[in-house]
Amino acid sequence: MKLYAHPFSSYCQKVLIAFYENATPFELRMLAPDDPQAAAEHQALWPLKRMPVLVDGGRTVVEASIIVEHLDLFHRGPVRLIPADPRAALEVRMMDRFFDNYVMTPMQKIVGDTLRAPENRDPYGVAEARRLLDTAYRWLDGAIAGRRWAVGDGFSLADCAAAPSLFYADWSHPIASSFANVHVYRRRLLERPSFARAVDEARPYRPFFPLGAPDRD
Ligand SMILES: N[C@@H](CCC(=O)N[C@@H](CS)C(=O)NCC(=O)O)C(=O)O
Repeated sequence: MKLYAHPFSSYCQKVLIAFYENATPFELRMLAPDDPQAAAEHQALWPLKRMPVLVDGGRTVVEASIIVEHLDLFHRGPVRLIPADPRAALEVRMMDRFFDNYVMTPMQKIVGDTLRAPENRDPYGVAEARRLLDTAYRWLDGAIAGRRWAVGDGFSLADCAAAPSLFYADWSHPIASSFANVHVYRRRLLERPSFARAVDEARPYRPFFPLGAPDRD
């Protein structure tokens, strides 16, 4: 399998965690400014030019959640990222949607806005994103009370989504200290070897974080 990705990208980390959880072999096609060939291949595969993109044999798979589902279906390992029980799987998919839509998306809005020219910035949209994150943090703090992972005791797709979204969201719009469950969960995710590896591989790129990466994590 070939994965078009960059180690510093949050959605790429989401699928890298899944690969590392089960030690699934793949070739990284790194999407970097100094490799126009990889960029051309990526654009030909997925004109929307979002990463990650997976190529498995003749099949092109896009969208991080679907790539994780693909791995669970066709390259299953000992760690089941989608639970076998369909009811538990539904819970996992629901939490996966929560992290993508209500943590990752507003975090990307805040980060993306700083990359715009000052005259193209969107202060109203950024304020809205910050409010959404505050509400998401509050809801999550209650939802995960007493849980080890996003959906109970098993590490899943939902945790693959949670790890990079909470990692970068806290850098972009700090999680209030009163949300202790979210802080404990974020720390637990950072200690998970699959995510710790993804974070370490992305360390060299921290100077490129547009808001300035904090000196922690
Ligand atoms: N819905 C997509 C989102 C992917 C996405 O936003 N990827 C970002 C990197 S984290 C990207 O490709 N950004 C490049 C761009 O916006 O041009 C998924 O789940 O894979």
